[in-house]
Amino acid sequence: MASNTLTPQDCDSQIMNSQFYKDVIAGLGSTPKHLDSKYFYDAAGDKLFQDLMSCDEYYPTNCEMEIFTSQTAEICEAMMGNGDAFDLIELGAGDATKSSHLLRYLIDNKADFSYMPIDISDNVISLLNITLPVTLPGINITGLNGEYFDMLKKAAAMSNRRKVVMFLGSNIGNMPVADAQEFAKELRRHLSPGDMVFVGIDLKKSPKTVLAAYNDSEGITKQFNLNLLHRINRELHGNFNIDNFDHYAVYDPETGACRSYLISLTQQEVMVGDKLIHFEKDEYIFMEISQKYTMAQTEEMAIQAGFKATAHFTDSKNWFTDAVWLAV
Ligand code: AVJ
Repeated sequence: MASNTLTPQDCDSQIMNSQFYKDVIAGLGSTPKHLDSKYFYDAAGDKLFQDLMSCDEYYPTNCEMEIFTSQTAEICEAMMGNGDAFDLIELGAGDATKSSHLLRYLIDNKADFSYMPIDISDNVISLLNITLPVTLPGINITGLNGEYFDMLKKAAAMSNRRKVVMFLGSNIGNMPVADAQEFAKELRRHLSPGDMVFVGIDLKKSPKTVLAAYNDSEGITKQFNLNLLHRINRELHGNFNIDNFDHYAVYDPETGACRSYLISLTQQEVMVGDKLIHFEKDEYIFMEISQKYTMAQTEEMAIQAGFKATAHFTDSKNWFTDAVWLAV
């Protein structure tokens, strides 16, 4: 056998050494059980999230798009400040559909900037490096593949230009409030006075509207959650029977937390790798939090982290905000 051929045992040890495997085993081994929503986004999950974004009940994407298309100039002027050169860093850029509206305006208006998308997926970064110069001629792009804060350090080492950091789409909502506050503080530590954060935050609204977005009638959100069990089967040699789980979403208007669970419909045993996991009937796996804020709470978070909230852009329904936080 050639020395570079992997035996089945090597494959298993590669799986069992992966962070994904470790996190899944730790999460399903805890009481209560939980999985990390950052693992939703494999190729199938990306596709389901795309479907979700074009579903009427899932409003956040439409709201943020409305903000970017109806207030492009105002947003870009805020980013450009007095016209000095800057690095426009995007955390979790994805396919950059949303930010491309802003990028086009900045290019058309001769802004002196370099676009630096950061993503954990090296696929995403290599794709952006190839596609953006075609769709946005004249763009100066440096994609960074890695963890947000590691890559922010790298960006700071690459240039001493002013930084504008975009964190869009209410991705900050996937953290509980205390973690989001800590994240904002950590972000501030990587920036200097005069730098700016442009953050998309989903606002509190009618509880029925919020719940419908995470419990859509077509069941896309359900598939999106169940896909993580499929992914565990595919990548970690799991044997989840997907039909034995149902999706359950709740929104608490008091705390603003929208939470998703998968509920075990029967008492059952599931294998993941070499681990046996027991489920009681009706036992839940906590899957995801999508936290909603009041405008006042977002401003308080900015202040606590060492920023001044200098502007906020909202959609016509006041359901979503993109806030400008200046590092002070
Ligand atoms: C991509 C994190 C903003 O929480 O609204 C959509 C993910 N989860 N439907 C969100 C998601 C269920 C989404 N974010």
